[in-house]
Amino acid sequence: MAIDFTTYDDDNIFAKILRGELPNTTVHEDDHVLAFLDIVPAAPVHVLVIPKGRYIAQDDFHREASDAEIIAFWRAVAKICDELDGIEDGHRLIANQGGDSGQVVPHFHLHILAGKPLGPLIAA
Ligand code: DGP
Repeated sequence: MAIDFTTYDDDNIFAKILRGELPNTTVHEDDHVLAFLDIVPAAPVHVLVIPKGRYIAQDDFHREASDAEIIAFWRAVAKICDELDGIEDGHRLIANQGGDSGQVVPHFHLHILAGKPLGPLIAA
C-alpha cells in the first residue's frame, strides 16, 4: 500500500517508539528530541534523530515546528555527532522525503551515518 505523506499517521513506527509501545536503543533524549540506533544499520554508526512532535518530513517540520523544537533538534544532532564513538573521521546526514527519496517511515527523521567511507552521494 502506498505511504500517505499528506496526513500524519499516529500508527507509524516512530510514533509507536515515542509512545514506548516499541523498544529502541536510545542514544539521546530531551524534551523535544529522541535519537536511537537504526534497526537496519547501513553503516557501522547509524543513528536516527526524530522530533517528538507529529511531523511527516523535513518540510512540515521546518515550516510548522516552534523555534524551540527546531533549535533542540539541530543542537541534538550536533551533540550526538560530537559524542558518538566511531564518528571521528566524518559523517553523513540524510533526510529522506517522500516516495522518490525512499522514505518509508512518515515521521521526520534524520539519518546520521558514519564509521566507514560512505561512498558516492547516491547510487548510480
Ligand atoms: P527512511 O527510508 O528514511 O524512511 O528510513 C527509515 C529507517 O527506519 C530505516 O533505515 C530503518 C529504520 N527503522 C524502521 N523500523 C524501525 C524500528 O522499528 N526501529 C528502529 N530502530 N529503526 C527502524
